[in-house]
Amino acid sequence: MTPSATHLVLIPTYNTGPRLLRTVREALAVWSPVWVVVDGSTDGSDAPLDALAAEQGPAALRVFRLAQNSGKGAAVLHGFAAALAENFTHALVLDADGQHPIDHIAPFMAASAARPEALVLGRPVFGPEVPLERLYGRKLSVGLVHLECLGRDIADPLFGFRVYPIKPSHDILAAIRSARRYDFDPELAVRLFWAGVPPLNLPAPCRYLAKADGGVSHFHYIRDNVRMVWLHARLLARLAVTFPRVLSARRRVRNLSLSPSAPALTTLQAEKD
Ligand SMILES: Nc1nc2c(ncn2[C@@H]2O[C@H](COP(=O)(O)OP(=O)(O)O)[C@@H](O)[C@H]2O)c(=O)[nH]1
Ligand SMILES: [Mg+2]
Repeated sequence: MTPSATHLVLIPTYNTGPRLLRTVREALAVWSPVWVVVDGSTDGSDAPLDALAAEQGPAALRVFRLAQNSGKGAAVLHGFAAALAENFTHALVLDADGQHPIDHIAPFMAASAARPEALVLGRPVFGPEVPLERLYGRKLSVGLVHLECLGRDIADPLFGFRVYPIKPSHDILAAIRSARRYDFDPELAVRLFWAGVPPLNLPAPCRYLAKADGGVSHFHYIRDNVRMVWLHARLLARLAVTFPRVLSARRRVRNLSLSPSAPALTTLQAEKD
């Protein structure tokens, strides 16, 4: 496969277990290049990636390692900075743990190529195995983000399967100290919207894997929900002082009217209906 010079797949990982190698292999089968940021993992899950990287070559697979666990947002920022230095323009961030749909990578990349100004956002389509507390918990986040963006433009602020325009995403993340852990996905989506980057919401299945199938989550209910409460308190406070700017960003975003028109998008829409 000829590696893309503009769009890469970026996989942040922390102690993902055997699922990591499988996810990287599956991603490589449909896209090149794939970059992995190993974020202070201590479970040895990244060790087999070195042999795979040697076999694939640096144009297809690159592995970055951070000495200490710093969080998904910090790992993605590291990847964004490295990607900018090599003139990549867009990165599809993919969970390492097998929850995201590999077969949607190519159509999401096509959607991003057709609308390079957009943040292409996965709108999760859950299977029957989704834990109910996750399903109801996210409704509150969705409602708060709709308030923060003065509308329903962002369909789901928590699902991490997205194609980011790298430059604005990097600059926003580099300028703040938050959005480093599970606050990363909602905070960056909202701040990109506030910066006038239009969201393009496309359906994508999200799986919940059983532990026996290698499913792993580091989400801690109390610690990470407290982080979310703090995130929304900060965003709402900021909205209060930047209200006119958010209103004008919303106007700009809506004027760009991102109706799905590219062929790849039509396919995805059809899937939903
Ligand atoms: N680099 C890095 N990535 C992380 C970290 N925590 C989570 N991730 C990434 O974020 C994805 C989602 O996290 P996960 O723990 O599965 O959360 P859940 O899917 O909401 O239960 C993982 O698959 C990793 O790709 C972290 O501390 N560092
Ligand atoms: Mg997960």
